[in-house]
Amino acid sequence: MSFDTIIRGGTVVTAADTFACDVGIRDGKITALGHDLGPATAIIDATDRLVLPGGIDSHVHFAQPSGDGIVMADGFASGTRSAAFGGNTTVLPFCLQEKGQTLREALKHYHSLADGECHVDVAFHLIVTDPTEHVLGQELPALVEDGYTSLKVFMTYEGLALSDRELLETMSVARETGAMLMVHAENFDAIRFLTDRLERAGNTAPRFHATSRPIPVEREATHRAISLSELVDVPIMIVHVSNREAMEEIRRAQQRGLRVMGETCPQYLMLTEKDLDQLNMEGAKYVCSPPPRDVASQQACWEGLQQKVFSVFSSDHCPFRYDDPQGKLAPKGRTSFRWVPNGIPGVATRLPILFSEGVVKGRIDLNSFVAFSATNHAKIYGLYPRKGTIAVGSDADIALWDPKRKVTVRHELIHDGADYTPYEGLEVTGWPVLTMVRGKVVVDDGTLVGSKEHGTYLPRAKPPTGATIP
Ligand code: DUC
Ligand code: ZN
Ligand code: ZN
Repeated sequence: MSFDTIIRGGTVVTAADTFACDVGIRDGKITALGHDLGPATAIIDATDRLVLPGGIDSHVHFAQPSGDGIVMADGFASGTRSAAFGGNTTVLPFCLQEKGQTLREALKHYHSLADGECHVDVAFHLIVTDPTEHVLGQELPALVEDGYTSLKVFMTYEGLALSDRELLETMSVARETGAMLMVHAENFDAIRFLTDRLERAGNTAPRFHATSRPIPVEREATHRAISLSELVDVPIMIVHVSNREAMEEIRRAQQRGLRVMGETCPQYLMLTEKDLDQLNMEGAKYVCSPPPRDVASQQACWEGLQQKVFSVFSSDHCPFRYDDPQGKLAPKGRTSFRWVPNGIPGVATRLPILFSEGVVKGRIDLNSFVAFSATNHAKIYGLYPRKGTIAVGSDADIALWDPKRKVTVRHELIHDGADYTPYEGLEVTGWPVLTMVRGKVVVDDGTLVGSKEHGTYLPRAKPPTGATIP
């Protein structure tokens, strides 16, 4: 057998195994694992490198309508480019239904933004904001069959939040259709109450964003989301968990046998609310929701990973430019933290941060790193085994990793549409040196070599029902 490419001399790592092995690739697929594989058109030398499944980031936001004159810093071209620089080969952004819009209309527009603009492969989650009878009874079931097999619901934000009744109705459809339901768990009324009170007292600086959404706001909503899902008997994923109390709500649910999964993100391991407390408006760079907490919360999120309460580690890349009236420095006259768009960039730094802070510092092992950064995303969101592993028959989606390379994070390494990284100056050990998507090299040692026509849209299977949650 001959190959298009052989990756030779590296150490292959999957969620289950670590072994020295060459990887033979033909027509975009892995077709052989072994030694002395024979001739190939191209040989990639992987000596002293780890050969990892390309990262799958199941929580990113590109080109999402943000209202109030705010524009997201990344569309598909720059967002997927940044993803590729960070060792990712598949990303899952959200197609947001605006109020009054059908899901099909939202999807038609979102596909038009993605077509021909993707450096890596993409699949879409839906965000349901208007769960009408038509949406729940007709559209959603048909769309799940068409491969849009996951949706996100919000418990907060004007125009996005669903009532408990609407959450239950939407959860019922997720149960009937087998779709995976992701929940943003924060208590809307509590945030509105605290925000109004802070503003009345003149407390409007970015740091008060964190004060307006303290841990009980997230803990209560997490508990409520779990309780509602229990009533309906549907699996859920609590996304962007930031602290111990929310993590322990999830753990308790899992111990009771409920199919509740959790996700945490780099900002909850690396940032604290002190980052929001900076001169002038600089703290706005770190405004995201839920907000970063404190060192004890960071430790709790590590525990959540170590004890597998969390199944996935995602970036929640939600980029806004800082020095821009369409970004963090919100339009003139809007001086309160209330107007600062919620979200920070991170699709390119997710894997280096988890590797350096997790694997190199001995908090998690290499196989768990692969599970949290790729395999579990593929399993939970219906892409496995085509994506998320290194096996014969899987797509040749690979991140070649230099485990010893020391890098100081700088925004110029990120290649996104934002104008800053929250991790500027962070020293990491371990860096992706080559990213390959379906057999084609996309980024080679810090240089973009792929085109934005290469990435493809992926319809997905339903997540396996009743299966053990990874
Ligand atoms: N939720 C997200 O998932 N991302 C950014 C902002 C938010 O509230
Ligand atoms: Zn959210
Ligand atoms: Zn998000």
